[in-house]
Amino acid sequence: MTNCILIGAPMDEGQRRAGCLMGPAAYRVAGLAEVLRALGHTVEDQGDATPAALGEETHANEAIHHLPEVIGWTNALAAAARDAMPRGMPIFLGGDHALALGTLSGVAAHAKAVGRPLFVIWLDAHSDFHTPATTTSGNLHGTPMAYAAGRAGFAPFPDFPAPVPGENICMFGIRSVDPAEHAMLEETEITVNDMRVLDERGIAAPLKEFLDQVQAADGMLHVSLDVDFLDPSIAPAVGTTVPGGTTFREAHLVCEMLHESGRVTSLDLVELNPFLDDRGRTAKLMVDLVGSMMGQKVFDRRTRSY
Ligand code: 6HN
Ligand code: MN
Ligand code: MN
Ligand code: MN
Repeated sequence: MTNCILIGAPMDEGQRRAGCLMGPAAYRVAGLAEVLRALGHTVEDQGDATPAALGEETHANEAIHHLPEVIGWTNALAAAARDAMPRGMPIFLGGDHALALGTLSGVAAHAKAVGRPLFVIWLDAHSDFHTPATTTSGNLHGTPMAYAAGRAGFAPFPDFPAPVPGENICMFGIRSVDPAEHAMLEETEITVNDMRVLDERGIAAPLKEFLDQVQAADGMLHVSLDVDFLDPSIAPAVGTTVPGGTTFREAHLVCEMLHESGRVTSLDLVELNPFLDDRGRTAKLMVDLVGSMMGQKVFDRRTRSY
């Protein structure tokens, strides 16, 4: 049994399409707390976080927008993550993926404080490996994985507290990587399981390899789940759809294997845009995936309808 700490992060300043800030409410309406309690977990819903006071930060890259707002969220969510980690498993309800700049900061600081290695699994169509200097869209939701990996070029963001070694980072579902991200990823030890890998090997074998590595190191595991990891045909409520995503069955399998590993210590649910949803089906699917990650068995899926 796990103490699940729900923390809403209604931010949408990391990208340009309005609506992500309704994500936390949609997860609550879709019954996230109820699903977790039915599995025997305790749930503390902390309500929604609010960003720290706005600064006046600027960046030489003129494409970047909402920089002070995103830095404000980073500081607030880093504090929320650090506060929650000793008490249970924080589940961050996004909000766009820029929220992971903060959640990973707090989780990494906690891991360092307790002397445990931190691993990150990035479930996403995108690698989110830009720095503020390389992004051409100016959307900071495309940067959090590079921040956590300790890439240079993030000033005026605070220095990342304890960079995650590339060997401890594994990406799944990748099918949209910009040239600058590709070049930077090549310099790292990060495992990029793009869709080509999943088509050839299936999803279970590469995931098992990574989870074995986490187990061998007695690691903590942060899961960052972007809605666009899923194929848009089953998860339409996202601003950055990319065709050729993971299927319903692959996604549940990943979550079930994550559960069985017993290693997951924190979770981001990001990029849900309820304004684009089809009668809540994406929100409900995300909640069901969290259910699988927290112990719901395959046959239990029959009890909910889409
Ligand atoms: N996400 N690489 C593109 C950009 O604008 O930098 C897309 C980023 C998508 C961000 O997946 O959270
Ligand atoms: Mn805005
Ligand atoms: Mn993402
Ligand atoms: Mn994405």
